[in-house]
Amino acid sequence: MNRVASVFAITAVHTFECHRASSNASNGGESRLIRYHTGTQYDENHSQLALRVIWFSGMGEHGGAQMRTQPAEITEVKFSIHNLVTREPRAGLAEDVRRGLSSQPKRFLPKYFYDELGSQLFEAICLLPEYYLTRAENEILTRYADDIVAEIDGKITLIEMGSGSASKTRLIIEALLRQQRELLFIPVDISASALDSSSRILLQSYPQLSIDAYAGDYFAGLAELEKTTRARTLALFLGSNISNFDPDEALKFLHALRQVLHAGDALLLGADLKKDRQTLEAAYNDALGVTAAFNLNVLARINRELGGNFELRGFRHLALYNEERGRVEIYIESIRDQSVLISALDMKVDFAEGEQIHTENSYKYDLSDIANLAAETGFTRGRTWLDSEERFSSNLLLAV
Ligand code: AVI
Repeated sequence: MNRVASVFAITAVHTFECHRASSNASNGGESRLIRYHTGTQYDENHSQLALRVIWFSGMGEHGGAQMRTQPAEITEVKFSIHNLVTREPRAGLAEDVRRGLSSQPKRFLPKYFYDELGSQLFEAICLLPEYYLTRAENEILTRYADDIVAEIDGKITLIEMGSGSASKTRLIIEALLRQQRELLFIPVDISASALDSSSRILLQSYPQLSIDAYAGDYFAGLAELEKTTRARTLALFLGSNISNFDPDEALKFLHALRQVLHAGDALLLGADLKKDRQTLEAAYNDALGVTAAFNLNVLARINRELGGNFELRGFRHLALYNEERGRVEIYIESIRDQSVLISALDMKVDFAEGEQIHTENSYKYDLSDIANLAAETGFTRGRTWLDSEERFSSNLLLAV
């Protein structure tokens, strides 16, 4: 086993233990940092190496947690995760579900799609023939990553908002490592476990990489990043994740991101483009029913986590392009009159036949929308790259 592989074989065990511990413990730790160190004086003794895993505390994805292993010696830090998740995730779900099902029309927040099953379903969506977005962005980054990074001067630090599995990020990382000898990568993602596994895989692939990760929502991550200084920065916001923000949220998000950057830094923004209704509706209503499962999984999640009794076959998935508002609207529709009980909320919810729960919007852009968004948030739109079918755009927004 080579040195890096050995280090991460050990940290994988530790991470698992941390997560198991986190599901039973209560919150209260002051520190929220997981660090993995590689030792300069490395040997193959697992227990010695495990001592170099620093400490973990604060609120994990599954609830509170404290676990500390003090370092035997501090050497080169290759990987840190700052855990910014401060409240018990199930409490947030319960509050938001109560509010959403009490409002008129009923609605859910799209962030609740992404439990473990929902995240896997989203990965499957990205492989669907109808969901062209992922392939189109991959095509652009495969073809133009060198041109993109060449637009920015100096030694670059890479930030990524919502990095997930970081698969497209690899194309940018590789382009940067053709241009500079080492790279600091700062991913921000709500899922500590996704950050942990994707970071370990990246570190195994690229020995020139160091990772300083933030587990938390975008705004918590940006607030932390604002307190730190760094070299010339390229930020990534890929996958058209901007699509799931309403226009005022998109402005707020880009504005917060701009506060973290300095003039001369840049943001690479992936944005899906406006196009014909048929293509858009097919992308969100695939023949295999994966997007339907992704959408209905929110009801299954309420059954699992809040003791609901939604009968999934009593509801159907809908995806409609609202051309006037430039967005695909996703709904769950009740196919009959029915009532649902949610025991953790002590709540009974009535649905009329045809009544809808609005679960997501996916906004589509044209290049002038992107230029306007940039201008309103302290950027200018620099170069834009399109895929060969001109369905998707990668836009370099320059901080001014
Ligand atoms: C994550 N986001 C960019 C996806 C989109 O295309 O709006 C979420 C999605 N919802 C259904 N399919 C994909």
